[in-house]
Amino acid sequence: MTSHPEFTFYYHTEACSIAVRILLNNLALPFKAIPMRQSPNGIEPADDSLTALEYKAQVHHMGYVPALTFTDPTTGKKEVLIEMPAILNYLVSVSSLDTEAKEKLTGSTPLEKARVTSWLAWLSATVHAQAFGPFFAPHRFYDADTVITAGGNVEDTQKAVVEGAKKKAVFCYESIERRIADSEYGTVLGGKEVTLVDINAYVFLRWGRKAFDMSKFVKYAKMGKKVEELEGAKKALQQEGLEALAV
Ligand SMILES: N[C@@H](CCC(=O)N[C@@H](CS)C(=O)NCC(=O)O)C(=O)O
Repeated sequence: MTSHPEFTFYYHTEACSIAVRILLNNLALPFKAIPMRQSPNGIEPADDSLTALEYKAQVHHMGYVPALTFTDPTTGKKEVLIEMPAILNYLVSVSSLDTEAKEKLTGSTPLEKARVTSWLAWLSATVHAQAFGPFFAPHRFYDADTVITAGGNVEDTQKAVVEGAKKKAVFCYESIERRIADSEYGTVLGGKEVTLVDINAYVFLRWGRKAFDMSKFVKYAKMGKKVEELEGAKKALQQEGLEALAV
């Protein structure tokens, strides 16, 4: 059993936060999940514990999920943790897994650990921020006043941003498929062991299935199925009322 105090976990159904939920479950860490809802000032906890502005001031400065709040067992201080690579690595560190089991998730050699970090950074900064950021919220990627002053059309600009985002997403999917391990000894993505990278990459596989033709990304789908075999993933899907991926 872990000695870590309970986490408060802020999430949106099927958002990137599901990677955190899968890991929390799989590591048997105690958590209380708080769903978010839309409000005029951004997303806010649906349990009325904080307004959107308080959430930004006290929990996530961008007003996003995932976010964890908890008491640090080593100092007794209240802490907040945001950003996927940091959260995933922290959860493994404080879990009660033995070193070998931890290193299956995070990599064991210095090079493997660096590769895990490299992938998590790319998934966050490129796949999420450059492809799905503009795909889901194109208005954040141009300045409407500047478009109008230049004689442009805001609606057309928005369409162009979405089209650019789709191309970037397809590029990312192709890149993931190409770089997934072939051999059973594999790498940190799609390898023999499920790593933090697989758990994070699973999010984009789910999203892709809603908007893109994912049929050619066979190795990626296989990786997703392997993630879904984790007890923590089965539980996460059940908790968020989601279906497993159809293959
Ligand atoms: N870089 C952040 C990205 C977080 C992020 O973009 N979260 C999305 C959900 S997948 C969000 O909260 N969006 C709320 C909004 O855009 O208002 C991370 O890795 O945690």
